Amino acid sequence: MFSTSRPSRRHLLVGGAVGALALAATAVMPTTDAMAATGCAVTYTTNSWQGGFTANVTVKNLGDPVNNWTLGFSFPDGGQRVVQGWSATWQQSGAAVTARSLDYNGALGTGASTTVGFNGSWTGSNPNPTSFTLNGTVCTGGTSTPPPTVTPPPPTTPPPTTPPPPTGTTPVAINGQLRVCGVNLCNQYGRPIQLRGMSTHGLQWFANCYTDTSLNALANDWQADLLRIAMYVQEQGYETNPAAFTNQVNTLVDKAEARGMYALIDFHTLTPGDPTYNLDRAKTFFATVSARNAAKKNVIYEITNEPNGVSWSTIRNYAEQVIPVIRANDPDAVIIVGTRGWSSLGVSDGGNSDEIVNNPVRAENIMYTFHFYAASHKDNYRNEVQRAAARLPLFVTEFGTVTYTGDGAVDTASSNAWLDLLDRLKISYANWTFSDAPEGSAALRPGTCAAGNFTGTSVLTESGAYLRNRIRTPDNFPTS
Ligand code: IDC
Repeated sequence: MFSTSRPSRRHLLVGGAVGALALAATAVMPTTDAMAATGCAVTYTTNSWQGGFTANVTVKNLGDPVNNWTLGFSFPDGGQRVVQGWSATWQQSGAAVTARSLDYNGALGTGASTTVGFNGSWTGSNPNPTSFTLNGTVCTGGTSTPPPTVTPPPPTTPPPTTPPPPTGTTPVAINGQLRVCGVNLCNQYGRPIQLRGMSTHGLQWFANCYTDTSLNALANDWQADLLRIAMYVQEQGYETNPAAFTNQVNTLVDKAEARGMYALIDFHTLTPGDPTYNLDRAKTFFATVSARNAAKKNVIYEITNEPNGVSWSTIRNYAEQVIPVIRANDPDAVIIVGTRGWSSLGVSDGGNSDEIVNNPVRAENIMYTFHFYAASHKDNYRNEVQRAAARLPLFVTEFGTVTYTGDGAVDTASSNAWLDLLDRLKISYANWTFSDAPEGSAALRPGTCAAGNFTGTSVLTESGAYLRNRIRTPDNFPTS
């Protein structure tokens, strides 16, 4: 067992005379951290806009390995605040900020670095901090080693500083537990990734489309990274039989996991548009699924599909009540929050993403939903997504190649423009729908699910063939 209260391997490198002295003092074990060599270097970079900024802080440990760490710094200007941090527990008191390591990034070997960050707000001027400490040592870029006075115990193996290499080639095996970093979705190596996949249709209508065979086709033939599980709440959905729908969702989470795909649990509210109408149901549902699936790495929670006819502050209030229910069970999962105007970032209601940037949900590790239907939503929506993507973590949990009715012809030009944009911005997406519904948005031809063969192109509609081609290109996920 490695412990910070013991000197580590580096002490064995001291010279003979010191070693002899140390040997003589073996009896006064244990030693303390005061004996450890310390030193650190910090790189602090920011991106700022009027009133807000994103900071990324890379901390390099130049001293002996540590098992956990606290980074400290002060804002030079009184008007700067940490609003939402990631990859650490952030606290601010006056101008002083601390970031404490989390379980997965606490171990930092000699020479190892890790990156943490936050979104902040500012007034006045916005100078960057210039002095940093790591576990109390000022980061000068050098090392200081007090002479050891005791003999170290036999060397222990320092804990790994990065997750173990993936043992498989599926999206979940490579990327592991996801987390939000800055405006991106990042994998277990802290590198931005894009997930590409498909949404189910309503589980109450199309259960026979989500079988072992169909999900094999999605994972292997389509090479999809993601299955969105659209659990309608109304329209003969969850509210009619909570236990059965919860089970159906959990079963699909397991089937996705078995195939190395991420599972997006969609609490598919649509009519009524006010998510508050379903607040109690949401709390019950998410308490159950988050407790059951907490240990899984493949689960992402989407707490409301398409709020409509309500203000952003109503949605935000809903989110701030549902998110803690999930966090109580599953502290590290990514959670996605719907946005105003059918998850259009407010654009379909004449608004824009400023209302979110100015009033973000007070929770960590969250993203915001954007939906589009390519034949209905074009340049003005694309422009807003591009603008918002610099400031908010976005996830396209649903989109169609057709009109917002879910039907009509595929708009290839607009679909290309959209998916090229999402690829460039590394925004993850799920297409509506992997089903054989008799409508243009469905990927499978009518009758496919009952017939039970899902592989290849002969079972696909125009939209399905288009999406399969887009999704099955190599992901090239970063592996370190
Ligand atoms: C549509 C389905 C359609 C169903 C209708 C009502 O395609 O078969 O009859 O819902 O349940 C959304 C919604 C999504 C809609 C889809 C297309 O999230 O539930 O599905 N759409 O209209 N938002 C914009 C479009």
